[in-house]
Amino acid sequence: MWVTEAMNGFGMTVEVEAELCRRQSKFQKIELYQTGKLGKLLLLDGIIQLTDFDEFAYHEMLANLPMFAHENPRRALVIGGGDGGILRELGKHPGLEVMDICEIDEEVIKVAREFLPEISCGYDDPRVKIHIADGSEFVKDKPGYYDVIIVDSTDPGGPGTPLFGETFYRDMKKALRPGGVIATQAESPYLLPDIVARLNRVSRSIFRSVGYASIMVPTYPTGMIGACVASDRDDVTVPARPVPPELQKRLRYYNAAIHHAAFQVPTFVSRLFEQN
Ligand code: AAT
Repeated sequence: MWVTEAMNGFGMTVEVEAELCRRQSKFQKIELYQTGKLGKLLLLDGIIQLTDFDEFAYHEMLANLPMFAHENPRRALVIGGGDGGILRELGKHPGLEVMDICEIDEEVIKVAREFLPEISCGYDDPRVKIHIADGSEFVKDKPGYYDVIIVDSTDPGGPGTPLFGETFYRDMKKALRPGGVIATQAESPYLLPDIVARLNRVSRSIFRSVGYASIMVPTYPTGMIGACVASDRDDVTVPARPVPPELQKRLRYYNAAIHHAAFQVPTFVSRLFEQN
């Protein structure tokens, strides 16, 4: 049996061996499969969220790009990310005191805890506090609080829609402490060029330094996804501090060189940003 994510004229197809779980939550259809080659595969409303095979690439980059763009992050917020993968990566940072997560769909957390222990182990960290709410509402109540905000969101169309709006970006900026950094799931320029262009335009109108980083994730359609990293600091594309060797040993994708390299974009992408 093969499962396909069909998105904007593209298809990403994975061979699966068995269905492990299928639930309709208040917000979305949750499906989990066992595959032969890629471990487990999680879909929400038919869109691939992760596989065991390549989730490390996305989670390490979306967590560590903002964490290392900041020289001393103490309070972090994850919006979305119910599987726990971003929390797992944040948990590798001993300097963090606060690790809040605001996920809209409790069922995603339950499914991850039951079926995806290598990812949902992120919740085992005692610093984690879970908030079940819409992230676009949650950020409004936290002025000047977080050093890092990470938006690990589904694509626009479903419950993630408000997380792609200008108001949300302005509210995130207000929720940051001075020098704070945001990193958001910012789609693929091959697949959703208009959204990539808009997120960059919105971010540039709000923050001093903005970068679009490419992450290679073979099971996302087009094989890659972007992260929009933004802050009022000097330059988010350069790590603000060295990567501790004890942490580097536990990472498979992120390193100081790729922090810089990931922000170098092809010409068609920089033209996309100039258009707006
Ligand atoms: N960690 C990789 C998987 C994700 S999951 C995205 C999560 O965002 C889902 O659990 C979803 O329930 C949650 N979410 C959606 N909208 C909101 C919202 N408004 N507030 C809080 N949480 C929300 C990302 C996959 C990216 C796929 C790219 N094609």
